[in-house]
This record gives sequence, C-alpha cells and structure tokens, in this order.
Amino acid sequence: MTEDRFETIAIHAGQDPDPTTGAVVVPIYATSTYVQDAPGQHKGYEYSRTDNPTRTALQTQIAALEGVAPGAGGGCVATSSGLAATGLIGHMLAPGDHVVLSNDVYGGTFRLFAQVLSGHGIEWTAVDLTNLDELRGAVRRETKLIWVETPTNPLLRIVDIEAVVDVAKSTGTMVVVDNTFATPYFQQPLELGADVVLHSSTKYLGGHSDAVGGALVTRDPDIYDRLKFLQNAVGPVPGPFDAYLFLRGIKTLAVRMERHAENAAMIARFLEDDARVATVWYPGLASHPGHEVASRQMSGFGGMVSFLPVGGVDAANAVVSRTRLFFLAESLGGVESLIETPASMTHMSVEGTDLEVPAELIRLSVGIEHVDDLISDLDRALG
Ligand code: P1T
Repeated sequence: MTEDRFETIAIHAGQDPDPTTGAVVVPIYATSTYVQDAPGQHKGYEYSRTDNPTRTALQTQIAALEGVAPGAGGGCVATSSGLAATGLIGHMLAPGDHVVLSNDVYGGTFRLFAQVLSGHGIEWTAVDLTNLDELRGAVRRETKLIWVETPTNPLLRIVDIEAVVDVAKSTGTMVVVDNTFATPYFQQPLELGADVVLHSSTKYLGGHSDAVGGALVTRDPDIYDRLKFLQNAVGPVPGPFDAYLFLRGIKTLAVRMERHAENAAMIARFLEDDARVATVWYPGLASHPGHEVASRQMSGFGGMVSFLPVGGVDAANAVVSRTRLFFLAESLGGVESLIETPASMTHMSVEGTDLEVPAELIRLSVGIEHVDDLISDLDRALG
C-alpha cells in the first residue's frame, strides 16, 4: 500500500473487499456490541465506542493519506466533530500547562481554549505565528502545545510549519497542525515534523456538507496510544453511518481539491482586479504575504478565499444577501459554494479579543460548480 499514490490510497487504504460477502464497499457495521466466545475472547471488537469496523476502515484511510503507514506505530483516531478532536488534545494537558496558539484561528477552537480549557487551569497565549520572534517570546517552560492552523481561518495566513517545529523541538513542545483547509492532498504536516494533524472532517474530507466529524493523526506511537485511550475513555466517536459517509467522501478528495483550487484561483484573480473589492486573501496570489512559504509547503493553495468589499459592513451584508449560487451559511469544504461574514457568524467568539476580524470580512468556500457561473454570481452580488 505504501508505494501507492494519493488517489489510489484514498480508494483502497482500509477498504479491502468484505471477506464474508465480497462487497466492494466497506459495510456500515450498525452494531453497538459484538458476541464473545468466552469473556475477553473476541474477533477484535467488543464494543463500538472502543472500536467499530466501519470506523477502523475510515481511520486507516485517513492515516494513510496523512502518510502514516499501517503497523508503523502511529495512526488515526476519528471523532464525532472537529472540536471533539481538539477536545481530546485538551485532555492530554494538565492544569498549569500553557498553550501557544495562532492569533487567527477557527472561532470554536479559540472558544475551547479561552472559555473551557482555561477553566481547567490551562493557560494560553495567542500570537502571530507568521512571526517567529513572537512565537519564541511566548514559549515558556510550561508550554506543552503549539497550535497551528495553516492556512488560518478566516484570514488565510500561512504559517511555516517547519520553522514552528524547529522552535518546538528545542523546548520539547508538541505541535498540532489543523490541516482542515489544506487537506492532506495539498499539505503533509507530519512530513514537515508536526506531531499531530487535526481535521474537521466535516469540511473537505467529507466534502458533501452532510456529516459532522473530526480526526487526529500521528506517527508517534506514544501519542497515538494516548489518543486511542482518550477516544475510548472520553467517548466522542462517530457512529458507523457517519464513518461510512466520510469513507465515501474521501475517495474523491483528490479530484475535488483540484477543482476547488482551480476555481478559487480564478475567483481570487477576478476579485483582485475588481474596483468594488478592497483586499483579497488567497495564498495562491503572488500578492499574498505567505505566498512564498505556501508555494514551498503546499502542493496547491486550496479552495478558500477571503476579501473586504469597498463600502464596509453594509456593502458586505448586501453582497452576502444577493448571491444565488453561493449559499449564505457557516462551514466550508463541500461541493457547493458558501459565503459568510466571519465576524457575525463563525467567529463571533473572538469579538473584542486580539483575534477580532474585520466586520466587513467576507469568506468564500469555493465549490466545484462551473467557475464562470460562480464569477457571474459574485459579479452580480457585488452590485
Ligand atoms: O465544526 P467541527 O467539525 O467541530 O470542526 C471545528 C473546526 C476545526 N478547525 C477548523 C479549521 C474549522 O474550520 C472548524 C469548523 N469551522 C467552521 C464550522 C467554519 O465555518 O469555519
């Protein structure tokens, strides 16, 4: 399996034909429990919070795509949401531990650190991770975790993963990279030295806006054992129906990501050239401050575009209410295009903090519709 390429791994890793029936699709094992021959003697499954064969297939598939070979000691732990995966990382920390996180990050991730884990004695500092001096200045003896999102949500900043790993290595700090925006198709954080990759599988992995899920992947056997323990001990697992939806979605990840990125690049260029738009962020644009790092650590620039319309909040609200194809909705990464204003939707929890985003910011999740239709839709909506 390891010599296979990404597209092949997506369709075959963990997905051998069913040994009983020959079914070419991994069955939905809708069972909570498994019969035992004698107490403790079973076929590898005893209870579906602990393990379920549909989930096992999904975990093998995601691990392989993030470059973790079967049997090498590491692996993937699938969770019931992206935030459940973040929560499991939180359970690895103890009171008195300190976390450095990016000062542009998904609002729910920030809320978990600032409003939940802080109540358990875990301290945090948010810094601009594109500035390594800021990172070095924030790391202290108690720092156990550096939380990287790249590209960041919603400002699409690019963090140099290898450079952050270098700082972390000198202090023995764990580096988690939220790879939701890039996906393993465009970015391989474990290859760049990160300890753990996190996904909101809800997004590009699932790809069809029909299920909520998450995943953690690591090559480190000790971290994997701890996460596997926590997955069972804390219990935020996806059910077999959702595991099946993710397995199915991931099979087409490569072709979808190609089209997302192609469409996003054309839309970013359209917006950059338009007088009704003040600023555009897309890592594939030469004007993007992180373009050089992105070109080095990513093999494509993804499907997310953010911009500021001329005219402030009123203009932004008008644009998002006028699109026909871009649905006004939270979330991202599905085949259909979405539009939103982070300040009043996905990132409300950062209001009044250092992480606050411009009120007139518009975020696009560019889908895989025909790009000419998408550009016409935005052109009309810009008024
Ligand atoms: O929604 P959930 O599956 O729990 O995933 C949380 C999460 C984690 N990381 C990133 C980068 C994310 O974007 C998200 C969820 N984000 C949205 C719902 C959103 O619209 O930005």
